[in-house]
Amino acid sequence: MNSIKANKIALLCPVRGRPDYLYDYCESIAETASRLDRLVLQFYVDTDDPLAKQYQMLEAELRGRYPDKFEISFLYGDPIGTPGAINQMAALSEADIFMISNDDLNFVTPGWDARVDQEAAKYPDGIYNIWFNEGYFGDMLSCFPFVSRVWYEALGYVAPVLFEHFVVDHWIHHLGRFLKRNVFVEDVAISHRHADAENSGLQFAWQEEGFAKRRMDRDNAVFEKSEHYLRLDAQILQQVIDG
Ligand SMILES: [Mn+2]
Repeated sequence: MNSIKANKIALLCPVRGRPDYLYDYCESIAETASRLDRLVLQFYVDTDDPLAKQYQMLEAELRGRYPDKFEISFLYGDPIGTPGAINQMAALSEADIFMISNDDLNFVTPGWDARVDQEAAKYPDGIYNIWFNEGYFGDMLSCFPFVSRVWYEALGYVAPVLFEHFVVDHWIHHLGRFLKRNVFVEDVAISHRHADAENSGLQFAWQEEGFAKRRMDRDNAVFEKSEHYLRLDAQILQQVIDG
């Protein structure tokens, strides 16, 4: 174990309209990660978010709360959609590994970050798609993927900008599947409020919301026409594997 590299890991988290979620999010990380000092918690706040000022205050508060633990980085910018926000955060990062994260996640299993190191070490070429067990999609979908800097630099993005919000996870899942580099870490649990609600039989409120539904339909329609690009990007990553 000691010879395994402790990667610098950036958790890329676009946020909007619910600053209070960040308390539980940050605390769950502080309580479960084995090496806090190599984590960077990055947030992208839309400048048109009515709660942007609250996020600014929260930034100072969280820094005060976790002074010598993980690094906290807030980026304020135009509302460019979650894929764009994820890529902007990645562009500012020096991390070895990026996770696409959500503010409604809670990290549950202790030492999850060491498990990422462990799995990543199995692929010295840096091409892998690692994800945890969020209790709903499980091995079916890499909802919150970890990909490497090598992957990011080969493709030029972490999140494909073809989409407004949805199916980014499907895209990465398919890339990993084509490459046979999907790594589902079943024994590491994270909880996701969306999935928890679904499991308890509650309807996702946002599914009934007109705009979100239309946006999902648009993303799905684009996805269906994009397999060509998906395969091209898989080829780029395959070239990295083939050296
Ligand atoms: Mn969510």
